[in-house]
Amino acid sequence: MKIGITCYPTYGGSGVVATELGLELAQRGHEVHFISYAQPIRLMTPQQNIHYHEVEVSRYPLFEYPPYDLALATRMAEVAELYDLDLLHVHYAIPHSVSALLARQMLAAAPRKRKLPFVTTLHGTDITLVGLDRSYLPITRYSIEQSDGVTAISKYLKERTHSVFDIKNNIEVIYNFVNCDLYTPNLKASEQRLEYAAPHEKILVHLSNFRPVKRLTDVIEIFDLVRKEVPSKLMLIGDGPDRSQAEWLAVQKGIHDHVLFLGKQDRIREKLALADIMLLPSELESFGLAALEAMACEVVPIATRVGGLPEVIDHARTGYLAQVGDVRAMAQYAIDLFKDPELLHGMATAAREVAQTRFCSSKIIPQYEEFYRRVLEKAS
Ligand code: GMT
Repeated sequence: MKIGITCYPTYGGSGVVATELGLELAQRGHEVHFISYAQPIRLMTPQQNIHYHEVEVSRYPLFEYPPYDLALATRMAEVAELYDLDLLHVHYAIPHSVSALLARQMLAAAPRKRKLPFVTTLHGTDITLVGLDRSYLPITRYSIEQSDGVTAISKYLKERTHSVFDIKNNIEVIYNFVNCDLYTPNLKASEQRLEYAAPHEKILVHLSNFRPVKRLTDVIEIFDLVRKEVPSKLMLIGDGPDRSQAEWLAVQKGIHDHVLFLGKQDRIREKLALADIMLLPSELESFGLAALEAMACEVVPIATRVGGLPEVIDHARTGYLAQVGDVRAMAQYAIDLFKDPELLHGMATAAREVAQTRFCSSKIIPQYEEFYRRVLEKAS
């Protein structure tokens, strides 16, 4: 198939999922065309079957708000025409599905009357936050309803979309995935670990875009309680608006030297695999891709019982779930694991097994391919 993919290229889990999906599809012989305003971060090296088309947005003094969604729609239609795309797959409804809808209409009205069906994948804040804003809600609902196929990354998000938007479409749940051949526990005992922690120290990790929904200061609070009992280091991967608040809290608590701010990283798997436990105390998480990537590396997730996380983490078997804000409970789970190496090892192994059997890319990518086939059949 020839597939156009649009996503937010530089920020957030939806862009990561879209890019990894494109890479996996390309490896399976499909021709993939990324259409966005910047090259997706995980797409830096040239790959066979992958093409990238930048969307140029003209600046003009009259445009206080340059119309990216229109420029995107135009580029989608152009690329579809030039490269004979079979379908578009947009990640994150706003504004991508509106642009795809326009592109579909433009091509249908053109002399060649070309069909260009599009699939919208809902990721989370496009529904839970942004889509609820009155200024976006009606158009988000409309573009979801007009999509030729809609997928959501968890059952939770599917139900939430139905209840909030009251839409009639069938929404297919296709979970986030991880490539278990790339995300492995192989680096656990490596020399590289010594760059971050002494041999007797444990490593906790947090990975996110440091937005308020991730509750980064809870991560610091939890680590502070853990460190009082167990010699350890905290690796923070990512960057974002809450970073300085977290830095100050670490300074106030006297643990700043033990909190390692690594910034945004390209090869996340190499850092993740060095850790023992991942902390994900989010306010809301429609799936929690970071937890899944950790599990594949045999890193035990301690997270909150919100959104789609209970679909990923089986409490007390492949990780732990606690109430939002309950930093004491989350710290205690980490301490218990560190004080019982057998428990930690057993849970880490079970976590990887679940990542492999339920969420491995080899299981999930065929679900997307099958979904595309159904959409194309319906549209023909
Ligand atoms: O909200 C974010 O953190 C970014 C957002 C996105 O769409 O880029 O992430 C969402 O999508 C990820 C990939 O599908 C999910 O794993 C995250 O759980 C989800 N984030 C939230 O729901 C907060």
